[in-house]
Amino acid sequence: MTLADLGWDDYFKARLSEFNESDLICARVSMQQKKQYRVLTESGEFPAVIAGKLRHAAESMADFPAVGDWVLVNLNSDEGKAIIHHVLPRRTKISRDTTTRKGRRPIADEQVLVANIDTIFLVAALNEELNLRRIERYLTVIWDSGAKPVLLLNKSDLCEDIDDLLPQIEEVAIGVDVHVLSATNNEGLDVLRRYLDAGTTVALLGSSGVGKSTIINKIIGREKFSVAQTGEYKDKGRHATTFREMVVLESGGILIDNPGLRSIQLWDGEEGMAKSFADIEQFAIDCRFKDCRHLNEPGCAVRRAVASSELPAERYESYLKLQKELDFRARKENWAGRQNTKRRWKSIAKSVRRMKNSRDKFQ
Ligand SMILES: Nc1nc2c(ncn2[C@@H]2O[C@H](COP(=O)(O)OP(=O)(O)O)[C@@H](O)[C@H]2O)c(=O)[nH]1
Ligand SMILES: [Mg+2]
Ligand SMILES: [Zn+2]
Repeated sequence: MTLADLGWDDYFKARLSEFNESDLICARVSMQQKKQYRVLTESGEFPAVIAGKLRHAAESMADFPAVGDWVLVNLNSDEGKAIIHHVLPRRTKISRDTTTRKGRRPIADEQVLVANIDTIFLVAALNEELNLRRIERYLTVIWDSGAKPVLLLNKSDLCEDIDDLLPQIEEVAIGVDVHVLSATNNEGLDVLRRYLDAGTTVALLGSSGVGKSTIINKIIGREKFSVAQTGEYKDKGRHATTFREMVVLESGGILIDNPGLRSIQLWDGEEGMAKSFADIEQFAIDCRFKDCRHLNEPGCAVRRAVASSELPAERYESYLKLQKELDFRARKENWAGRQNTKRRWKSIAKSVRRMKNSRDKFQ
């Protein structure tokens, strides 16, 4: 297998010059489960761990390698083990906000789920769990990642009113290719190959139980990934897929399976919002104020469009909700940033005091 088969190209080659590490080799992270990784190299796949230095230098979860990342590793072929020393800058990434609270203090942090993805198959099931608002949220995250979203509507065998549903779904998926399929019945899978050219990376995203692993198994023609038994995936505590993993197709494309995400909080999203709500942006051109937030400003063309039913009210509400989430995140980040700066200064002041004390002692 060549690096090009794994997705390597001039973009990453150019990034390589930032590192002066001639004894390390390029590898791509193919699996991650807690602290255990696997990497693909030109000489095969190896288990990998993170170098202590990389671990200590990490300031955020986002500094750790994610599946899809290009990394520089030290490969011990005798032992069949790799040590990851550096993560190359990412071309695209799917991130989520994992802000935690320690007491009252929010600690903003970003977790990268997958990196360097060209296309994302967002999978939804055509059953009673179909949720347009969730699709909007996912599409916003995907547009923001830099990858191209493709919407796969699976389990068409369970749906009797596709013709009624499809226009509603297409309304929230502006500029997105939409394909209807039934993975278990082998229907509609062939068109997916057009997204899987050699060296192209496709990740599957979507709630648990929609059929992501089944779709991958059908494409590769074997039961590589475990699939939930019928009904099992409805039991919220159980996921058939528990970690991210990459598979390189014989025909050249690269697929990444993901566990289902119960929710995905936006980490960033201004650009993603602009793309996934392109219809609202279009109405907004006619708002009286350039910085109109479409809440209660006079002369708001977006609210006018809602009033005249040109824009569905649910979509407008969904837009406001995601916008509010982004504003809240920005505020939280400012706050956490300020606290971090405060803490840093406190600790600097402390060490200066300590230095002074010890100097006084020695004089
Ligand atoms: N009826 C129907 N069931 C499907 C289809 N695709 C997958 N399933 C079933 O849905 C369940 C969850 O599939 P799985 O691939 O584990 O979903 P994942 O959690 O998204 O990876 C399994 O029982 C599959 O057999 C489909 O096209 N039609
Ligand atoms: Mg799965
Ligand atoms: Zn407005």
